[in-house]
Amino acid sequence: MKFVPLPEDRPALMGILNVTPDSFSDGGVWSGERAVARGMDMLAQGADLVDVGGESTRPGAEPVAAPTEIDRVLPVVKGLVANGVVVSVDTSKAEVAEACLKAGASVVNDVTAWRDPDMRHVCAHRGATVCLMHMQGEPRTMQAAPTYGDVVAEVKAFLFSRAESAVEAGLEPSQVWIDPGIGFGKTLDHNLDLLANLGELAKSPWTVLVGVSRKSFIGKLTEDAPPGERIEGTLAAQTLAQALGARVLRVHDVLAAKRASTVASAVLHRAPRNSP
Ligand code: HH2
Repeated sequence: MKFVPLPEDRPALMGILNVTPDSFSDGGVWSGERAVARGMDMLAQGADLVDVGGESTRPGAEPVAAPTEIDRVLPVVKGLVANGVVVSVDTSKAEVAEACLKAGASVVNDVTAWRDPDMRHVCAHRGATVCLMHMQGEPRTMQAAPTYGDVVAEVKAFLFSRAESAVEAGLEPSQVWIDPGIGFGKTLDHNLDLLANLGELAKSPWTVLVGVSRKSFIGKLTEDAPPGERIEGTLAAQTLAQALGARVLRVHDVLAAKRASTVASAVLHRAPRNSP
C-alpha cells in the first residue's frame, strides 16, 4: 500500500509540475531533466510531494492520447522517484496511472474521480493513494454554462460517494483524498460558495485537497490579473482553505505557500485565551 504521511501541524504542499505544452500558467516550460530539476527545487522549497501532469485540464483544452501522456510524464516520474521525491501523477487515464505507479509514484490525482472504468482496479491493485476531484462536464466545454441547484450539497454528495466507493475497492480511508475542483465547471460564485463551505468537506473522514493556485477566479477578483500576478490572491485563498480544514494544498509557488502556511499554522495552533 502506498501511504503518504501528512504533517499534523500544517497542510502538506503538493508542488505542481506540468510537463505539457499548453497548461494555463506554466505550459511549455518544463520537460525531461529540467522538469526533474524543477521538482527537486520545489522539494528544497518545502514541497511534501510533487504532482506531475502530462495533459492540460485548463478550460478548452483538447485531450491527449495515453502514449503521448506517458512519454511526457514517465521519465520525470522516474527521475523524481530516484531522488526520493513522493510523486503524484495528475492523470485521468488508467494506462498512465498504471505506468507511473509501477515506476514508484504514490498518488493518482484524477480530476475526473475515476471516470475511466479501469482506474478503480489499477488504483486498488497497486494500493495507490488517490485524489478524487469533482468536475462538471469535461475540460473542453466545462466553463460554457455550469449549472447547479445547490453547488455545495451536490459536490459534497458526489465526493463522499466516490470516496466510499474507493474504500469498497480496497483502499484505506487515509488513502482517499477529496477535492471540490475549484474552476472545473464552476462560476465565480460556485467557487466562492465551495471555498466558504469547505468545512463541510473537512469534517468528513476524508483528507481534503484544494487547488486554487493562480486560477482564473482569482484573476476575476483582482482586476483581471494574469496568472503570473495572482500570487497574493492565491495565498489569501490558500490560507482561508487551510483555516477551514484543507490538509493538502496544490501550489505553483512553493516557497511562498510554505511561508504563508507556516505563519497561518502558528496562529491557528495557538489556543485563544478565555475572554474576561
Ligand atoms: N487543478 C488543475 C489540475 N489538476 N488537480 C486537483 N486535484 N485539483 C485541482 O484544483 C487541479 C488539479 C489545473 O491547474 P494546472 O495544473 O495549473 O493547469 P493545467 O490543467 O492547465 O495543466
